[in-house]
Amino acid sequence: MTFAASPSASVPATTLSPAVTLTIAGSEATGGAGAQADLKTFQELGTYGIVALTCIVSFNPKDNWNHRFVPVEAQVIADQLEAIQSCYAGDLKTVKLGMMGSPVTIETVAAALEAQEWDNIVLDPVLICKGQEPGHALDTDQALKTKLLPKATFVTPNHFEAEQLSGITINNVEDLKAAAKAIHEVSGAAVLAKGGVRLEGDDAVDVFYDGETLEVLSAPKVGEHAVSGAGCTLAAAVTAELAKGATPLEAARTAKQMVTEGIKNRKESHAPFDALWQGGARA
Ligand code: PXL
Repeated sequence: MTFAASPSASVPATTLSPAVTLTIAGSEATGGAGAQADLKTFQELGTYGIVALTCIVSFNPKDNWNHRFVPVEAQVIADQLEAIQSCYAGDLKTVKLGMMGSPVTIETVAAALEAQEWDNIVLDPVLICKGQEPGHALDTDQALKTKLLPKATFVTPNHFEAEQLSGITINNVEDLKAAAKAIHEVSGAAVLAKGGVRLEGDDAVDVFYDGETLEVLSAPKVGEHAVSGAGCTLAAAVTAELAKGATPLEAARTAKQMVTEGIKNRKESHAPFDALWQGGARA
């Protein structure tokens, strides 16, 4: 079957045309994290969500819920990106980078990024995922630092990733500020470094820094345990807000609010961790 050319002339003038947001990310089968979290976040914030899949992660309930990790073949990643970039050429200006999982995936993604201009490249620097081949992890981290970090316009490291990317041990908010500044220096990107539940105190504290403005974003902690999907949702919400025209600081504030509401209205399951629900603010 063939499709007729797009009948754009007949589309009513009132039709909403949402901003396009692409996530290049892994599937996390239970739906809490990864591409599933990203797409739900995009939908919730009113952007047109697209995904190019890099890998498939399935937790193993028979092995303490450890990650099973299967990469998507590099050519298949390149094919997805070719389809997406051809389909939305001119409209696709904002991308989120989630879990890559291997150096070859990073190279494939970097090549696709170089094929066009971008307004916003949001990097969630997912480093080591349990279940990956240990030998690969160091190479993957190195490739992420050299090939993707310099392209990013916005980076969202968690506590561990901020330590790895900055070389600073983070025990308190002052350390987190120093790490955010150091990561900005090496990347040139706006940075939202997440303390989350890892720092002591009653509040979940994150630090925004873009070279000019340093802002501590703070919200009362909801429990003491990390919730699945918080990092993915935060970065995806930043992505959606940037695509809609928000400034990086506005995007960070909205994203933090969405994550806080999503954690308050979390989804319980038979896994040992709850998952954030992107519709939390509706509850
Ligand atoms: O939260 C990090 C993350 C990102 N992407 C995928 C994941 C996870 C964690 O489980 O599985 C696909």
